[in-house]
Amino acid sequence: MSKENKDSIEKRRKFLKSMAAGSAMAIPVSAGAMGGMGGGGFGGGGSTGGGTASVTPFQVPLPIPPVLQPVSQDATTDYYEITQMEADVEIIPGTTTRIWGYNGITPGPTIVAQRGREVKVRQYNALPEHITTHLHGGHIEAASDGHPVDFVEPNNFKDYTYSNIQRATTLWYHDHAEYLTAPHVYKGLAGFYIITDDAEKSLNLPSGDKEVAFVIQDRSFNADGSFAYTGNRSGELGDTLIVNGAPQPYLEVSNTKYRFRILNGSNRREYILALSNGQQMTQIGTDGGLLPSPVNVDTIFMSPAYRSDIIIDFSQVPVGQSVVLQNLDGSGSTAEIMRFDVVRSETDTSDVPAVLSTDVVPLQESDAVVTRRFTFSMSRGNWVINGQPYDSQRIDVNPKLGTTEIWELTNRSMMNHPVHIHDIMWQVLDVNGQPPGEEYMGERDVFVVRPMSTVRVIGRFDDYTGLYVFHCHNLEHEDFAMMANFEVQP
Ligand SMILES: [Cu+2]
Repeated sequence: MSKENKDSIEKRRKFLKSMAAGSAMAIPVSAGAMGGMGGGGFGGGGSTGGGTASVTPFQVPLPIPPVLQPVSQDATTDYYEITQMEADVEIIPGTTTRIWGYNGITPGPTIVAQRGREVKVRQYNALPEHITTHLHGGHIEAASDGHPVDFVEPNNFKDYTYSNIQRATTLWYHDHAEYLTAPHVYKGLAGFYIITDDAEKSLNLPSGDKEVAFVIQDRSFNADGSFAYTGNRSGELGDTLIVNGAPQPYLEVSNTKYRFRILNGSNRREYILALSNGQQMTQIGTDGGLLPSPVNVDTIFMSPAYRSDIIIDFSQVPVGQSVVLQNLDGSGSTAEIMRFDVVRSETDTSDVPAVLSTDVVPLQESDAVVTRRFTFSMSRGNWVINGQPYDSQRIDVNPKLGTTEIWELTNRSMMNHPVHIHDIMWQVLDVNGQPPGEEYMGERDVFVVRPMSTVRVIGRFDDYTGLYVFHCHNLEHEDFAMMANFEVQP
């Protein structure tokens, strides 16, 4: 990376240290402001974000990222290689956007892993800044977790090892570089990583071309097509919704059931998914894998980094008609995400069985050896956990391998914080003392904590010792220091 960037990171590191030490400098922050100008300063689109390119909805087909092929295989392991690089792509029709992409595309290529079979990914950095790659939701060795300061410098590479010993589910890989995660992900560094297994395959859920993964993101564009990233410390909000990198696309479907693995890959924006014809969706999975049984829902709330595995049955839609996937949390250009066009009639041979999975045992409060309390708030212009901004050299929590813990997450600010904990999956015990609603069901690695609320989660630290992080997944909150280290002790 350039000396300038290095200096600016070093400056920021020192600044955060001084904040932690209690020096009394304040930075103005427009908490709660909608898409206002923030204290950018690094990695931005280099513009004021004033001029916007406009999008006519449903003009481009939904792109499907290619499934990455291994460069080699042996008895235990599939080996992959990815080069992180800049590329010029067409997102807004007729314009060009400079992105940062895994193999030069965004979203990056999809890695499909088999449960119990190891994957090694060699990540080359052909970008102008240092990077680190995190497998979000992955239960993996600490050395491959993509710790925020485990940098891969430009023109270097790192080999990441993923054991895939967890349940079948939808994960994603994305950049996690300290102070730079938000602009790096905004520029395009995100891709799907899907773990499958025989149990899931035996269910006869919709598959093949009827199983589609898509990531919803919001971006703002300058008139020339370049990203208009401001670095807003409250979290970046874009005025254009993109799905798998295309603005408000359409997908042609048959009048059958489809399985959609949906990821909210936005920096800050939340979505409330609903179908324009009022029909229900069937949720079959969350961050950690399949639910015990399918759940019919009218709407699905998705915080940044949430995954929702759903079935939509298009047999209720006459051929020739369309259904819009709406965002009830949006308005104007952010109210419609994409459109499903039912274009053909087909016999549906798939099932959605009443029992999806029996391998999750609810953890009991009495199993927990400790309850840890964390508050999420703003202090002296930084987003902080228990009053402290992130310090990569400070170990904040030391759970013991093989033990169960309850973490009590309290939000003492006026913005939502989608709290993400690396390494293991968690179950939500309660929200403000009440049973958690549908939005918290299943095994999760992200849980939204609303203002002045407390979410209690329970999890077991199995298999791996070492250093991991937990943080807010509003990516600008993360970069502005709402993050902490935990080290699992042997
Ligand atoms: Cu936050």
